[in-house]
Amino acid sequence: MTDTAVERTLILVKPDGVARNLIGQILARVEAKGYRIVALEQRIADADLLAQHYAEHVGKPFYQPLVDFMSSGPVVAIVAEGHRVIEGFRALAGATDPTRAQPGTIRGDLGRDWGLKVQQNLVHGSDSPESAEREIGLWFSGR
Ligand code: RTP
Ligand code: MG
Repeated sequence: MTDTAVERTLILVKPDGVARNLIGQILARVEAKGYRIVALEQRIADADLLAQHYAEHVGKPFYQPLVDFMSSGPVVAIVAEGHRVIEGFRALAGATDPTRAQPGTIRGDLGRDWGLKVQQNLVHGSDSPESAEREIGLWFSGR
């Protein structure tokens, strides 16, 4: 039988998405799919939060540019809920590199050709139930 468990995922509209006034377009795609927005907050992430959020990438060559970019302006943190939303939002987001993301995806349709700046890819989405639980706790702890 198909597993239709309701999940929650953490979505971030990254600083490029906020700066380019794309919050509404991105949320519209999430809502059009039928996912429910259960929490939403705009904030500027500090280095400590980002170090925890991107713990798997600490030490990689792209880590510092990624953290610098992610703290360069406000981000919108969103908890979305729905059947298979973790996998589903990553499908909506498209490939990590906007120059490779398929048309029809957020990164494919709205992402720009920024050369080497692959971190400017508009959105983040949790990649597993474990990541989602951890990331929702980080961004929405005590709320
Ligand atoms: P995300 O975590 O943001 O949803 O993206 P993702 O799973 O598709 O990509 P991931 O491998 O987790 O990488 C996290 C973010 O780091 C930046 N990145 N830069 N080679 C590079 O310069 C590079 N690789 C990854 C991207 O912003 C990516 O979204
Ligand atoms: Mg990731």
